[in-house]
Amino acid sequence: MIVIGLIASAIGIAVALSIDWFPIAGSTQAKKVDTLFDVLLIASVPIFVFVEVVVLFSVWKFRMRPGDELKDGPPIHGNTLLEVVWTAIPAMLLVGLCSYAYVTLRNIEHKPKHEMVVNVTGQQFAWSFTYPAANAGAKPITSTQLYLPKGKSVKFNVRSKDVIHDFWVPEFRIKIDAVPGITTHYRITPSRFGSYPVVCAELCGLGHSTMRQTAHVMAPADFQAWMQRKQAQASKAT
Ligand SMILES: [Cu+2]
Repeated sequence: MIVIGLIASAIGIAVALSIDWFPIAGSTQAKKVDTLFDVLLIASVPIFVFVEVVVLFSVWKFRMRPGDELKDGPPIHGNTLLEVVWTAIPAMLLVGLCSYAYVTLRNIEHKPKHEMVVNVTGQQFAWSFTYPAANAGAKPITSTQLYLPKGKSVKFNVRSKDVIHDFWVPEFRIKIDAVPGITTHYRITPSRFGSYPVVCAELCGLGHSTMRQTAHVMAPADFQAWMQRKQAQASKAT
């Protein structure tokens, strides 16, 4: 049974790790989240497989046979050693995994020395992105699409004008609710050029599914050029 359990566990891990669970990793945080997920798979799949193998084996081996209907099983009393073992091993596993998850969380929430800020506002049924003025004379820039420079840490301040939304770019992995009346936030560092969907991950009304925009991760120089272009447009408008 142990041999079958070990073989089934190895197959289970191989299958679990071969599945593409997430979209492309588009931020430095995404890589850490994906590694955490892989470790959780490696820790939990063998236990699931082992328990299922023992259950199926027992159902087959100790099934009731004709003539057994009125028989009772053997009288079994507690087994202290067994109970200590099956309490201690899961406890150690859980403490270990929780510690690792906590360290990962601290890591991805770490406030860097330099970061840019983007204010994200959700409303039925669109996001808008405001970049605070870089210097005293400049005006804040507002955009319907999200533009970000690659390799620069960005802090999103997330707000809502009406109901609860949830700001999510799956490629960045992290998401957070936009709650009326409060400001929530998270940080990511884009690590890959490309255009990724910005979606709302909280059912917010009839148009919820259309609440999709795009995040563009570009070279820092291109981002600066875009900012200057928007700045020029904003000052022309006034
Ligand atoms: Cu929404």
